[in-house]
Amino acid sequence: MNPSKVDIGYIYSTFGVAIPEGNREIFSPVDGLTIGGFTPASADQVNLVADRALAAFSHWRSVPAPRRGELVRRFGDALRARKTELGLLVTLDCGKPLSEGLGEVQEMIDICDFAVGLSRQLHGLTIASERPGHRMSETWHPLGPVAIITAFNFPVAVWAWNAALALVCGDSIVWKPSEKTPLTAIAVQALFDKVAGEFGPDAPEGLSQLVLGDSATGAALVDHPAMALISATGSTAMGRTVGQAAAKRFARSLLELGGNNATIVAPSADMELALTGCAFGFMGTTGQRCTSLRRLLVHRSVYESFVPRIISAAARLPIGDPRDPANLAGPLIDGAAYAAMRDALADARAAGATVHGGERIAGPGQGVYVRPAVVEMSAQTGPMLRETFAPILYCLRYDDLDEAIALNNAATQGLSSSIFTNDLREAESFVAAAGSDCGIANVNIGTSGAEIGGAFGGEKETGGGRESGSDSWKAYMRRQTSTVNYSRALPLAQGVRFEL
Ligand code: UN1
Repeated sequence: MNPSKVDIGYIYSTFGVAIPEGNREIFSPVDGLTIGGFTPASADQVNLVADRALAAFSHWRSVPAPRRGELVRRFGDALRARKTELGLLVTLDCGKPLSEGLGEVQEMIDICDFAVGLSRQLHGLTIASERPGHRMSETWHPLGPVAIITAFNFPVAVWAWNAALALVCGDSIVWKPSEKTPLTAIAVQALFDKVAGEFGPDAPEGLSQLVLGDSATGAALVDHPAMALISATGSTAMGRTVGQAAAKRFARSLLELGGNNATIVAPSADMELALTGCAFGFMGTTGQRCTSLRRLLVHRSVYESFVPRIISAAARLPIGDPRDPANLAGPLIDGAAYAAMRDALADARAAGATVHGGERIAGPGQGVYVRPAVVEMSAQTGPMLRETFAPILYCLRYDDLDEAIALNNAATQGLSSSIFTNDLREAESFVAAAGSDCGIANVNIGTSGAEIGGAFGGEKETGGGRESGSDSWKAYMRRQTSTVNYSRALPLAQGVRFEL
């Protein structure tokens, strides 16, 4: 048996679950070896799950919100207690370095804390009525069962953003993790079941369910009439299919799709900050975050001093087994990801670009380890306007800020962006209405690694959804406007007369 499977088997036993078996193999990207299997849920099984979710919702929606928050508080405590094991599972599941695996579990804990506070702040409004003796108000009510479809690169944190909010908002949840990374999801679901089981009758059976499957399973879930909201994270292609299917039956969708994120390095930038921010942005998580830095726009006056430093940082990056804390990057998720990387680099070369790095390097077993690639472009063409989920950084010179902002905004997606500058006018212009068109626009910070407190998501082909902090919770509730007449007359709005 391979060593990763032994580690997972041991951790699983502490969660009271067994490694699943089935006709679809699960591989650990760490060494490319099989660590289990699963059989995708059939349409009938999805129907059963959806019915259970609907029954759970009809109970949970009437449990007071602060009490719902109490369940999430206990779940957050359970995550705290099991952070080490879950962090290691994330690493074995998707190949990110252990510090990032632990960071992902921390992100789950943080959103639980946020949701607990929120459970006492699902505020509505009182609105001034134009009619005497009338009161108008707006109330937020639970929405219904929420389907949460997550991607391989954040196998548990993005679920937690959705789950913690949906639960305090009074919704039941059904989770379909990526077929590439179902392992941590199984442990997290077991942890949730334990906490919910100890919570008593307020937490109904089926409040949170896990469905393992492929795109057909996802499609059955998206099409099911019980699912009131489909929250999906993944590629733009996946989001286009899911968004259209949900729209067909007027279900809500919350889409968090790809990004082709850029950073601008201005002449006044603190170059040390810019170097670290850009290096983590494009090489961290092996370039497999939706917020990963993919395009670097450097002012002509500093290009020659800055870009060689990025090239050398990429050449020196310690890459290897993500369990070894000496390594700052682990493997790509699979061979298909490397094929996409090679294709993008071939297209770049064909477009006349100079490519530094990008080759496959040795790592444990059959894991797909690569040297990050820095690609010097002379124009924003070819693969530079395409999102490739791999550590590739396209570099381009610019002459003035307006040009750099236009280059930033030329991508079809609009997730994350950033500028390194010490010039106040440039910083403010970048985050102003005519500046970056992305959902996230940072100053003197890279594009990736957002905190949970802000609304997370982006515009254009990123899908427009907002998850996590701020008022993203409103997506998980329905808004009701109530006008109450406490007078003895029935005046009509807008002065309309109707006297019988
Ligand atoms: C994703 O890649 O889908 O801002 C989410 C970040 C993380 C979340 C990324 N907090 O990079």
